[in-house]
Amino acid sequence: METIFTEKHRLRDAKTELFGGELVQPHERPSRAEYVINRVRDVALGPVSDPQDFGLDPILAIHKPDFVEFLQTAWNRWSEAGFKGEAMPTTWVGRRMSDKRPNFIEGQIGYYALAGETSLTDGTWEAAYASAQVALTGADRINKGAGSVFSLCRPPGHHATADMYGGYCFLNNAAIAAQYYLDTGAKRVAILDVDFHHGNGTQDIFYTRDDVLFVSLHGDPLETFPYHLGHADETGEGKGDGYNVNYPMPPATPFEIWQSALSKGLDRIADYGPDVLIDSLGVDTFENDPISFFKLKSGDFTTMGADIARAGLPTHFIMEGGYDVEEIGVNAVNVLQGFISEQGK
Ligand code: OKP
Ligand code: ZN
Repeated sequence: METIFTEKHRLRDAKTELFGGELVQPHERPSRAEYVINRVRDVALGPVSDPQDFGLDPILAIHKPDFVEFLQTAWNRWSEAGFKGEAMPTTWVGRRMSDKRPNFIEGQIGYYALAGETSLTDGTWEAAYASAQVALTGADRINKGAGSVFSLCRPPGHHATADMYGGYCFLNNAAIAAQYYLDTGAKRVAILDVDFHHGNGTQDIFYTRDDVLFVSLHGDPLETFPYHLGHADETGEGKGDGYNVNYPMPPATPFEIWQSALSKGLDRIADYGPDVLIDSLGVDTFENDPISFFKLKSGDFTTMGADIARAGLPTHFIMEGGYDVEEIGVNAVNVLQGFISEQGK
């Protein structure tokens, strides 16, 4: 399996994450991608290639222009305003408040943020742009006939909506890839999100549409981030009714339970009959993940990959979360190796 990767991810190197009332070293840090690419090379998973540049158009097919311009300019505007630290929101559009966009950067950050842990920094836009290109290049490989590909995206994307960032995400790489498939001839795309956290951004982007099926397995949002979306009764709206499927699961969920939800999700995907399957691949379901509460073991990720392979679809793996940094390479690549060995059967 080919991996798409760029060192430009390093441009996203925030010093702060607001966590438990302290500013800590971000969980989403450059070494994550280094552990994954090193493991890809150690096991000789396949070739590693740089992304091509597909420009802004496929990003603007998902994200609103004013939001993209905000991401491009936020850091300079924040530092020019004289603020000393990394850029983070202190206000939000609370219930019954106005949705008018403020002019001053401090208010605009609150307008575009869906969560407060994710500091904006110099280089964040460049890294997020490169991450989206990594996803798009993977899509191009599938379009050219590859049976599978791994887009080693960093920063991740699945929490980002059309016009909001947060949860370590700025541009929704999986959504951008899904739209690119549709714009280059696909009729139906399925997104299977196995990250521990609900992919609220991906769900929101496609919620009223039937050309993208979104299936997500995640920690119950009553108990964990992103808290305000991801419930089982969110099944889509209008034309999208029936095309959003959530499997929230409680603290300490072991692989056996998780796997039975995966099996149901894969049945739904098979019924849908997509042209391509995107897997939002987070490995923060791992038992030792520092911010998550499922109990998957390293070997379970191999089984997961094999289960996904049995769907028999062209499959585009897009990296999302995973914060037990020293194990992220083994766990992510286990999924890919499990996929490959099942495919070879
Ligand atoms: C991004 B992805 C922990 C708070 C963490 C942000 C989590 C973002 C996860 N108590 N909040 O889905 O892996
Ligand atoms: Zn996650």
